[in-house]
Amino acid sequence: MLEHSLLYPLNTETRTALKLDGMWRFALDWNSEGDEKGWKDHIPGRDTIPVPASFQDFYTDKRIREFTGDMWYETDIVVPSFFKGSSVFLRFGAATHRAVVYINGEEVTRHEGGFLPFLADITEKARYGETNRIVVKINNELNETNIPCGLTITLSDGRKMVKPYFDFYNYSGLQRSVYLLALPHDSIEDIDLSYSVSEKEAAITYSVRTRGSGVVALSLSDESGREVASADGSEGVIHVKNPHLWQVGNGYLYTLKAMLRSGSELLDAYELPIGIREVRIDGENILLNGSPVYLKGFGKHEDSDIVGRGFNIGVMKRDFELMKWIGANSFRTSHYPYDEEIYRMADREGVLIIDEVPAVGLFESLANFFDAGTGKGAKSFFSKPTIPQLLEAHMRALEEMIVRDKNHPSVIAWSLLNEPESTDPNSYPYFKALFDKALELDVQKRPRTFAMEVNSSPTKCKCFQLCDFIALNRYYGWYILGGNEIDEAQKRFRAEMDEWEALHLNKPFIFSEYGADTVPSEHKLPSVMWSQEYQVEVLEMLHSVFDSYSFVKGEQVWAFADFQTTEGLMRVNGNKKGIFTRQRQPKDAAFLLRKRWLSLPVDYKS
Ligand code: BDP
Repeated sequence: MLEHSLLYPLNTETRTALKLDGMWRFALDWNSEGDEKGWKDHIPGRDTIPVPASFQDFYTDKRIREFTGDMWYETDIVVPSFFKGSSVFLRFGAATHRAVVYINGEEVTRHEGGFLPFLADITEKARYGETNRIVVKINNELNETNIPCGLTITLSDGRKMVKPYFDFYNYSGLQRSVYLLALPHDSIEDIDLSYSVSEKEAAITYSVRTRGSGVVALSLSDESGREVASADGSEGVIHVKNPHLWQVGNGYLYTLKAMLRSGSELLDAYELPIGIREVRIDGENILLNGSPVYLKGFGKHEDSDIVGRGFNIGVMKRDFELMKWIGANSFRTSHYPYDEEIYRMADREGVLIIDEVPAVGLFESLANFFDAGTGKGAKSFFSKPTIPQLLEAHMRALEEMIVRDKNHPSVIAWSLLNEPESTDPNSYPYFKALFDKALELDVQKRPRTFAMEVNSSPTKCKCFQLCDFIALNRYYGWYILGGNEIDEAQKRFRAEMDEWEALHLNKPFIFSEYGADTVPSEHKLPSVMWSQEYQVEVLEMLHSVFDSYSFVKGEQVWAFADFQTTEGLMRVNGNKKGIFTRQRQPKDAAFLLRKRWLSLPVDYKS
C-alpha cells in the first residue's frame, strides 16, 4: 500500500488545498555541487521559472535546453497558523524524473518516477504562521532502472546528455501543480468503487479506507444536487434506482460524498465525482454498460509550445473541443499518465481513456520508434541485470497510476507497456507480474493490454496472450513500404491480419497507433511521403483494412498533434504524425477522419 493518500486535492468543509503555482526560483546544477554546497537551504542565482511547466523551452541557450542532471526549484511559503493541528502535506502532481524535497533545509521525502503524484508530510517540520522555504532537487537523467528507459552519456566537455529509447522529448521539471494541503488527522484516505448496472438499477460496491478514528457515512447526489442514496459504514453496497448511466459523449456525473464522523462531529469530508458505468470485454467486443463500443480517437502527448509537457489548461480545453469536432470518443495517454485535470475533463465529456503507465523504451535502441520496426534493436532487453530493479519501479508506477486513476469513469482500460521487446523469451515473467498486479489492484478489473510494435507478431510475441484485448501499433505505408509501395504495404498488412485471424483469439483488437509523418507546409499531387496528400492516402488504405476484419474494434491514430522529440535525421523539429499541428490547427487528414468518425456508429461492427 502506498504511504499516503493520492486523492485529488480538494477544498471541503474539513480540507484545505492551496495551489503553490507561480514563479519559483530556479538553478541548474552544472557542476553537481548543489548537495555539497547546501543548496537545500537556499539555491544560488536570481533566475525564476513558472510552475507548472517544463523548464526547457523558455531559454534561448541550447546548452540550457539540453541540460541533463540536477535542477533545483525553490519557493517561500507561509504555512497558515490555523493549519496547526492538521496533517500538513506538500503534494507534487509530478516531478520528472526524480525528486528530493526539503523544507527549511531538512529532507522530507524523495520520489522516483516523473508522471505521478507524491506527497511530503511536513506536519512536524513546518513552522506554522511563519515563512517556510521549500526546495526541490529534480533530476532528469534517463537510465535502465526506471521508466521511461534511456541512457545518460557524458560528452567530452563533461556535460551530460540523454539518449531516450523513446520518441518524445525528455521534458522535465515541475510539470504539474504543487499544493499545500491541510487534512484532518482522522481522514478519508482512499475509496474503491465497482459497479454492476442494469437499466432499472445500479449497485455500487464501495470500500472506504480511513486513517485514525471515526465512522464512515456516504451520500450520493445527482447532477442537480438531489440526494439519491446514502449508506453507513466503510464497506457496503449502494443501490440507485433508474440510474443515469455514464455513457460515451454523455458523461453524467453523480457526486459521492464520503464523510467521517465521530458522533455529531464531522471529522472529514471528501467529494468524488463518479460515473455509474460498467466496462467489460465479452468475446470480440468492448462493452460499456453492456453495449459494444468502437473506439475512435488518438494516441496523444502532453506537449505544447513554450511550456512543453507542463500542464496547460487552455490546451486541454482546445484538445477536447477538437476531439468533439472530429468525432473522437477515446484516447490513450501515451506514453505516461497525464495530469489529473485531463481525466476529470474526460469524465465530464464522456471520453474513454486507455491509461498508460510510463513504460516506454523497454527495447534497447537509440531510436526505438525506428529500430523497433526493423528488429535491429532486439537485444534481449528482458535479460539485462537491471531488470529486477526496473520491474520494481514499473510495479510502483503501476500501483500509483491505478490508485490515482481508478475512480475516473473515463478510464476503461490499462496499458501496461508501450512497444516493449515482447519477442524476448525472457519477457514473459516480467509481463505476467505486471498483468497480475493490475488485476489485483483494480477492484473494477478493467481490461489490460500493452501496445505492440510490428515485431510482436502472432508467431514471435511471447506475451500477447496476457492481454484482455490486443493493441497494435502498425506503420504499414510509413516505416514499412511507404510511398509508391503503398499497395504492397496493404498486402503485407492484410497478410498479418489474416495470421491474427487464424488464431481465433476471440478478443477485441484495436489499433493503438497508425499514421504517417506530414509536414503541414507540404502539398503534392500526386502525393509523396511527408505531404498532406500522402497522410490522407495512408489513412484511407489502413481504414480499408480495419474495415475488413470484424474483430477490429477500435482505431486510435498516431498522433493527435505534432509533438517535440529529440532532434535527429528521422524528425523534422519533432514528430509530424499529428492530425493537428502542434498549434492545434487541422491538417487535411483531420477532415477525412471527421467524415469517417462522425458516420461510424458507436457500436460499429457489433
Ligand atoms: C511508435 C511509438 C511512438 C512513436 C511512433 C512514431 O510508440 O512513441 O512516436 O511510433 O514512430 O513506435 O511516430
